[in-house]
Amino acid sequence: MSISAKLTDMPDHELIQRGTGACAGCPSPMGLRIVGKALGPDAIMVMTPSCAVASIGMMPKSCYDVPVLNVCFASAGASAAGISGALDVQIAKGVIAGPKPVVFNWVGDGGTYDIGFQGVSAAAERNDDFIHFCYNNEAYSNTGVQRSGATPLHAATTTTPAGKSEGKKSMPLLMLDHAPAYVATASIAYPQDFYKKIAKAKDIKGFRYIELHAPCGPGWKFPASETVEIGRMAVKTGAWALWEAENGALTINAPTLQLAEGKTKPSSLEDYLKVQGRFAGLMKDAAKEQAIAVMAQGIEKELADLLARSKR
Ligand SMILES: Cc1ncc(C[n+]2csc(CCOP(=O)(O)OP(=O)(O)O)c2C)c(N)n1
Ligand SMILES: [Mg+2]
Repeated sequence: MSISAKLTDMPDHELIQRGTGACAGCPSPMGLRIVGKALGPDAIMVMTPSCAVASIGMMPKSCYDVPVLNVCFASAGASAAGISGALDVQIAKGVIAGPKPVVFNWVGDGGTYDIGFQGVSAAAERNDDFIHFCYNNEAYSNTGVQRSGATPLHAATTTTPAGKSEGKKSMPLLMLDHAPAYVATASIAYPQDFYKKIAKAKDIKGFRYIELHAPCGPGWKFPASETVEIGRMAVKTGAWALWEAENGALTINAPTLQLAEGKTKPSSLEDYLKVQGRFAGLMKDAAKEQAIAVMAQGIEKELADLLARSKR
């Protein structure tokens, strides 16, 4: 499928069946639909505690149409590596026929940035053969929206009711510094770009990391119908950057590239923030203008750093 093709030109295969208990507008099933279309039915999914696990539903009405292992946070990296290694041995011994199913993790930002970080980092360093997807809804949504290492500056969560006083961790760049074969960022608002990146990752051997920006209505406090629009605003303001790196060579993708090169003006950051209730405190703050200016400078610096890295 070419990137310009319509969404309806993607394969019919559905990884998500009827029966998901996800909230209306949840980005996790939206993302998993694209994953299923790009990877096809021959896949094995590993998950950690998250909204994606909580919304599976009860047997025999569970919604995922691939084998699923629900493991504890610390072991996602080791579990996927173990499954992948066992498949290699079984194929080598002729116990099962190839081709090898694609093994992938579908883990939240809490599971990736914080609670499961050491296991994911170790798998990346060993170059274990699986894809780690982080669906980043910028909080521990499933347990009532606590802050994570991915929660942005000034966002209110139940553990940062006055707004987070630290910025977010650069997890995709941290993963890139592990020197795996493939690292990419994606957005729920750019499904063709996400599909293309998964299709590329599928054909690469070794550790692959793809992080999907996944706006969460109940957590960020916006209406369920706006998930995709909020995701698009994040990219158009530069608050979320789209890029990929093959064997360490970083390429910035459209429309982030045009922002980084100064060819298009970023959309209003204030407009992006004010439609999310999690920034309501910031919007009422007397120092709002200054705080937004500092956030905009942070975005500019991140884009400049990415551009410099893409030219290395
Ligand atoms: C070791 C451990 N700590 C905490 C929890 C409680 N817990 C379950 S889901 C969750 C939130 C996970 O956040 P994230 O990975 O971002 O997924 P999301 O809920 O946002 O989908 C937490 C903290 C747990 N199950 N195990
Ligand atoms: Mg989360």
